Amino acid sequence: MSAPGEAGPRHDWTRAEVEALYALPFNDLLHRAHTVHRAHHDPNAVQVSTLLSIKTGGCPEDCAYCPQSARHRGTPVEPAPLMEVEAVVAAAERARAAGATRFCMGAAWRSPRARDLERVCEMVRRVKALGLETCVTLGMLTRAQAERLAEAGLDYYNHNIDTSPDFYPEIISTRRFEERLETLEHVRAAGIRVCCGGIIGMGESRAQRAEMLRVLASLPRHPESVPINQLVRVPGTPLADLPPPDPFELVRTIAVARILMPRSMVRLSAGRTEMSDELQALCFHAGANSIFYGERLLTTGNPDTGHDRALFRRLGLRPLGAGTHA
Ligand code: SAM
Ligand code: DTB
Ligand code: SF4
Repeated sequence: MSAPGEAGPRHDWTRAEVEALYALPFNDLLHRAHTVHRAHHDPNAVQVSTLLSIKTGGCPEDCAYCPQSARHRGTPVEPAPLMEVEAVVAAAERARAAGATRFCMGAAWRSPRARDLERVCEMVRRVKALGLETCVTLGMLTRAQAERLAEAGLDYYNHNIDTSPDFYPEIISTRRFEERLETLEHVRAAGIRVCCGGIIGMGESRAQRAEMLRVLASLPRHPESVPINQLVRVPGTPLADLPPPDPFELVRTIAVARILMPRSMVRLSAGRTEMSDELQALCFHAGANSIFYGERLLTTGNPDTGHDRALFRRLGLRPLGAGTHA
């Protein structure tokens, strides 16, 4: 919320304005984004979250990027049912010991069933009791399901819009873009903080990347956390053979996200194993201030923790609120 007299962040960016930001000379865009970043955040602090896949594969949805869809045969994913609570708590304890401050639990569901949701609520209570922030991503929720998670003390719900509304049907046919927005409304109404972003490198145009960010910045409240994923090209998925995006386009996307959503945490999410240290450093300069930490994302790899700790040391970065682990 804004202090009295202080203007809050804008929610009315136009397409033309966002596209004009993207089109700025690289140095001008970076300067502007970094200036916004410094005005709202400690530029040397990076929030670290650790992911765990609590239910893996066999998903009925057809998201073209996702190795967990049951529609894509031959992805290297071994399906696994919903984990037991104790095993999740043990993984969260390890993540805390390694320096994570938030533990994010992901399930390959279209939406959770009642009995499964109760087990996830128990996971949330137990992980929170360890002193970690909690986040879950379970697919579409009703208002009542969001309320159950809020009662369990859930801090964040991750639900990505993934891409622009006009490109969405080319990537996912089993649900509508509007359904994503409805779940986000239910999460907000239940008082849970929102983690919502998208993916670049799926064959979308720059205008479509700009539109994805404009939609995020037009939500009634900006998501507290905005994950920017670079597509992980997993064999067996329909997008496996796409070329990687231009690295500078990733930096521009981070920078534009930072300018549009000045107070949000912008997470440099999936795809870091394919990024050089120098590219990641540029992303931190452009306004990224959160990462996934730990050697797995959900089903694919992430940089090893020793490498990330060394990168933080070399760049003089500190994990936010996590003491002196890096
Ligand atoms: N099933 C739930 C849903 O779709 O909302 C939650 C889990 S789903 C795996 C969470 C997010 O992971 C997706 O929205 C997408 O943004 C991201 N994701 C999945 N596969 C990816 C990939 N290959 N590369 C980059 N991001 C990916
Ligand atoms: C998000 O935006 N990215 C994370 C998390 N939210 C759930 C997931 C990335 C998944 C990458 C592919 C995989 O590991 O399966
Ligand atoms: Fe299922 Fe989520 Fe993967 Fe889509 S992104 S196939 S909904 S796990």
